[in-house]
Amino acid sequence: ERSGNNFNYGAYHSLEAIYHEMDSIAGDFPDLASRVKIGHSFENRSMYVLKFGTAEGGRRPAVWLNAGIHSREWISVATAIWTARKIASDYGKDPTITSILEKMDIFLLPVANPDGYVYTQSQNRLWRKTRSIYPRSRCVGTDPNRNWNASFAGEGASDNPCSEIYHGPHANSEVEVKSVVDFIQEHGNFKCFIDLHSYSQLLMYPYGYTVKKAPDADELDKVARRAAKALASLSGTTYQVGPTCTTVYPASGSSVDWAYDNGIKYAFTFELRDTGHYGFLLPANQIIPTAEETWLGLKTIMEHVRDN
Ligand code: ING
Ligand code: ZN
Repeated sequence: ERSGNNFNYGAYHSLEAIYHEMDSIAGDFPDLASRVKIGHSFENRSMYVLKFGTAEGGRRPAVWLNAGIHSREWISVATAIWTARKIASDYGKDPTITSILEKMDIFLLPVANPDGYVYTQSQNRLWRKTRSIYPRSRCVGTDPNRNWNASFAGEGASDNPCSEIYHGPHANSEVEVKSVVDFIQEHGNFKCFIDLHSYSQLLMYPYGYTVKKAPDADELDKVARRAAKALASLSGTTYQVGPTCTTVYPASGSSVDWAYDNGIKYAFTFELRDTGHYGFLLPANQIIPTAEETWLGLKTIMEHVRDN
């Protein structure tokens, strides 16, 4: 049942190629996977998620896997599309992912910021933000990880439209963010939200907007430590674990803080490889090693969600 196409998982790809591969995965595993359009970007590109599920109908508890919210973080996109193929091909073979999918659905959004992604491939490799334009602003783009309705415009976000961490004119101003928020709220049964970024090798949980301890911090810390240990077991890659605010820096309006404050307890951010040698420009020969080790961490988290 392996696909007849030859998408190279060890290379970075155009948006079009990624969207085509999502379609191929759904086509290869029609009983398990489907490609769903959840909205569009500022420049009117489609936003697609892959839904993995084994139930006929109803709203099973669900996991949201998010990637590519910052366009220059290509390894997150490459890891996400590898993960999609892995979920589909291991279902029915690997007892862990099989049992996860007997209880939960997984929604995977590989490119949360499609306009930015295209821009990094054609104009500016290090572009981070969306590509939205507002009438009274001389700069382009909003940081889509400062635009969520969680202590919006608080500490660690900028009101300067030219800043890399500009929070936007109002919460959910970015149609890419709003599309995800609407989908998750409409669905109503998400238990887990994982956002993949790069780089620094960190595994973090809320909060980013305050140094105050999240009510579930002890549990989230334990799960994250187990996940980091599983990740490291493959080839020794070490991750630091902790709450966002004190592990990296204060940041308000993030996806995971929004998820957590909206009842999605298992909210985590991965900062993937490396620790700064290549940084955002991680060579393609590290895609598969990164994706394989990350998968062990993701499975550890999803097993905990399954059992709780
Ligand atoms: N880092 C994240 C950022 O948006 C982060 C760190 C994670 C902030 C979770 C808030 C919540 O700045 C990168 N590399 O983008
Ligand atoms: Zn990022």
